[in-house]
Amino acid sequence: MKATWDIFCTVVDNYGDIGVTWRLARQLAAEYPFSVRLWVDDLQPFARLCPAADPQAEQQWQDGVSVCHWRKDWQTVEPADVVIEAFACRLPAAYIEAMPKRTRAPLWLNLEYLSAEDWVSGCHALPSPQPNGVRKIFFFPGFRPTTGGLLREAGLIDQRQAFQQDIAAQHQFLQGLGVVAAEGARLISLFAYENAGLASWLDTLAADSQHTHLLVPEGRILGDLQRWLGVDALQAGTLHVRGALTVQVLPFVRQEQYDRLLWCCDFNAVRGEDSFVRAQWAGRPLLWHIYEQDDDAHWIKLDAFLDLYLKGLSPAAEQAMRDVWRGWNAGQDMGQCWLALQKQWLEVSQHAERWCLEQASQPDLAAALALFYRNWL
Ligand code: TRH
Repeated sequence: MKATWDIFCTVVDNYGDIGVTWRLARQLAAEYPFSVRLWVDDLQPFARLCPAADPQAEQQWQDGVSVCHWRKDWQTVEPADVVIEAFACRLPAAYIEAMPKRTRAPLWLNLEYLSAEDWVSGCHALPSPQPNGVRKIFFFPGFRPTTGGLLREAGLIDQRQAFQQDIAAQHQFLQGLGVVAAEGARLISLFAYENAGLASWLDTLAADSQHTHLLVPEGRILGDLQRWLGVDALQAGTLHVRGALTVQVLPFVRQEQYDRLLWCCDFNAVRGEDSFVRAQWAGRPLLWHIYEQDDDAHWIKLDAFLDLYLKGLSPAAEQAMRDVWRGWNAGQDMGQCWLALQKQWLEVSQHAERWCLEQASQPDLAAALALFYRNWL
């Protein structure tokens, strides 16, 4: 009899909550002897990540996962052996009440947002007794061995390295998206929130001696791009040339295809949590637009990651990366700091692969969860 896992996800906004939980659910179902149910309150964003999904279905099987619509009028079900409450989404009251009535109360895990801050290690895997008498364990993903690790499915890095060695496969993939880059053009992907710094960055790319082909999946940055281009509409397939810069809007594609887009590019601007991690697995230099939080708490998270990520770089390369990341997250002028980073390109490119392999040498998040469950039994 397979162990049963229930993963609960509330779509706050954007795609990250469902992006992370969908990826986790698929990996647990594919790599472990678990029967996985993913409860999602809003199936529309899920259908964008998983085009095969039916956003109206109360229940459907996708990639070996039973995806269930988490309705406001919750219909009682038997709680699973393991319950993952993603990002403190607050489980249905009836489900919480039903937990202690099982022969053995479930292993109840709260999967936290990703952070590189030092305190995470001290809080990882701590139990917290709950009113229903069941302990809730706080499970933190992270970059250190003292945390739960990062989502990384089996064979991912080998697959990515093989793809990056295979020029024909990359051309074929890009052609499938309607992308034909000029010979020798630098490929950059751009997935970000609204950003006032975009115009200065694009001005610098357009004036550069090297040609850049900027690939922009449909998303929240399109408004700033539209204003810079001076056009009144942008949709997937649109292509504009300004000096040395070609800008091409792409459709929002499945997660596996988005990975390959990241793998094709020389530089990836990403955001939130899941694309941020996927860009690290691409082994290429990246720029993270962090999800803004009240009271500027996101700056602490940004600096905590930079302190960890930039270790081992020369002072000039470290400063150049820090200036670009802080400038981008502050919506400031990107001209000078982008040009300064170009001088460190070889070093930051080699560093990105080194960081990826170092992170990939640690147990992945699904493995840590499965091990935690086995030890709990
Ligand atoms: O969409 P996001 O901004 O989500 C955010 C973050 O998760 C943040 O931590 C959270 O607090 C907030 O939501 C509520 O960024 P993120 O995390 O990168 O999620 C985007 C998902 O979309 C990710 O799984 C990658 C996927 N994606 C595709 O599948 N296809 C695409 O074409 C693109 C551009 C992204």
